[in-house]
Amino acid sequence: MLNIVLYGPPGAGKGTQSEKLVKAFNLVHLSTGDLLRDEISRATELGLKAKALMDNGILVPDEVVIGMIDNKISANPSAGGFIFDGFPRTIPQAEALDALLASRNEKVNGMIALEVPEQILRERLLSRGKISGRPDDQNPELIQKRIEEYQNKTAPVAGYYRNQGKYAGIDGVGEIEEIFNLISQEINKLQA
Ligand code: B4P
Repeated sequence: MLNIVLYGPPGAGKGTQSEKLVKAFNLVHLSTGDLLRDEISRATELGLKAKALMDNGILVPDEVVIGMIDNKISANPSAGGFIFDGFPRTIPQAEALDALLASRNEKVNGMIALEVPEQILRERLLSRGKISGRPDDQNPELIQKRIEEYQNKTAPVAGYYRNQGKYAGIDGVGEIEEIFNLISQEINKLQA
């Protein structure tokens, strides 16, 4: 089994690259952002609570996203592996993912981090907001809040995997195809 954490700040290209990677490597895509937006669109109790936080650029509580990931891993018993997109976003989430995989005799093989300067993140998110209608992509102050949440709570997750020798940084600025090729090379190394 091949388990990859695709990591980066909001707008780094995680969702964009995940779509291509799942096809190329036959992996199951688990995006906590997509799972939360699905709950919101179905107006579930969880979705209503998550919406209030996401619309303010704040991370959803760890236990909520950990429970969602646990359910999705269990729902895919024959998966050849997973791409975790936007998860883990905090150290407790990273520890919980290790425990969830260990209980199935599996592990995270590697973290691939998309490195993108803040100004480019802001431009990408605002331009997606014009097309997607996502409320969290339309307001510069909200985008700034998401970047701050990333710096305060998510940036330490890189150190967690670096300490385990599992971190690979990729330049996330450039053509989508070029970046895909760089990520694919890293995944091929993990499979070798
Ligand atoms: P996510 O859905 O994970 O959203 P994201 O970080 O904004 O997007 P992503 O990084 O996938 O977007 P992409 O770059 O592909 O999270 C949304 C919210 O959900 C969070 O703020 C939080 O509240 C909550 N949440 C999610 N997971 C959570 C967790 N684990 N714990 C707690 N809360 C959680 O795309 C961005 C744009 O850039 C697109 O328009 C794309 O076309 C463009 N783009 C991508 N690559 C490009 C390139 N190379 N060149 C030019 N443009 C590019």
